[in-house]
Amino acid sequence: KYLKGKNVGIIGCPFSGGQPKEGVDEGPIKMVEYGLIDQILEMGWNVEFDGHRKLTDLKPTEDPNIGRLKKPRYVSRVTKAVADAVESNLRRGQLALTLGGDHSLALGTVSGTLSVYPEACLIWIDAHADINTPDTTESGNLHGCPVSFLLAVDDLFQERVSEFSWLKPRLRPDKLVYIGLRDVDPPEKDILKKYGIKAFSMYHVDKFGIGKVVEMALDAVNPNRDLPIHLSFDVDALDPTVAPSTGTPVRGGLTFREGHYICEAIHETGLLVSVDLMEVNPSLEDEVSVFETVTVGCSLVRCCLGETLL
Ligand code: 5AB
Ligand code: MN
Ligand code: MN
Ligand code: MN
Repeated sequence: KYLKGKNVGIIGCPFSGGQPKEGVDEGPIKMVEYGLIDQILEMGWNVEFDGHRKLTDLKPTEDPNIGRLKKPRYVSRVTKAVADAVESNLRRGQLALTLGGDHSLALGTVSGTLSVYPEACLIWIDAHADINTPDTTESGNLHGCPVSFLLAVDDLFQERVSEFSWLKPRLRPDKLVYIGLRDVDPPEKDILKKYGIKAFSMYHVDKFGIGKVVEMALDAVNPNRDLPIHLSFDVDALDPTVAPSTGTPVRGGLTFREGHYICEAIHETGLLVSVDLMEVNPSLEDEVSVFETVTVGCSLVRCCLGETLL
């Protein structure tokens, strides 16, 4: 146990700069409007939340591409601020809960976690591997790249992007595991193979069932169940029938229960110190879809904090 007592610091990150679709910045705002803070208070947690971060203040006047990377300065400044916020929450003994916003924010959240707990493992729940490098990214969108920037390997790209020199790549490949993958770019597959990164795709979820997959994932990165856990949950890991309002939906995803099971099982370890809930975009799809996606985002968070069915 790394955290004493039920204290959570919520970092609301209305940010869309890591990808091109407007509206993902409304994700955290809607989750709070739907009552997430009260729900967490009702579960007996002490909640610190001083409103959403004013991240647009950090937008540079000019931000030309660096190589293929889009909005690198804006993403760097925002994620640096998020890293500091996560670090400060953890140092004060709070669970760090970051509401996104696009998944480039994980550059900050994971950096913050690793600066306090260098031994932490990272469990990444996503349809995508988000491990493109500045050389391999086709889209140039930084929400598809955070994991490569975080990895502590020196031969991954030609040279580190100097704009992100604040970011210390501290994540060892054997401390990273994926669940839910089904849309991985060919160069990303090469990276996963090259560094022997453990990944459970939807094939594995179908083959073994979610219970076994979570157990195998924990065995891979946390064999003695004694290391702190950072959980980064991209809502597009869920099937689009469950979470339709997200920027990059991919068919064949996790069911409602599989998604919640992951959060319940990771909560149960007692090792969870940092959680990201990312990529909810309330401006996409119809009203019912938005309702379903925002409410599923809230209930995933509650499960991470210990909500149970019985
Ligand atoms: B998300 C893609 N691999 O790099 C790329 O939603 C998609 O945070 C990235 O998982 C999806 O643009 C990023 C094609
Ligand atoms: Mn994704
Ligand atoms: Mn993602
Ligand atoms: Mn997405």
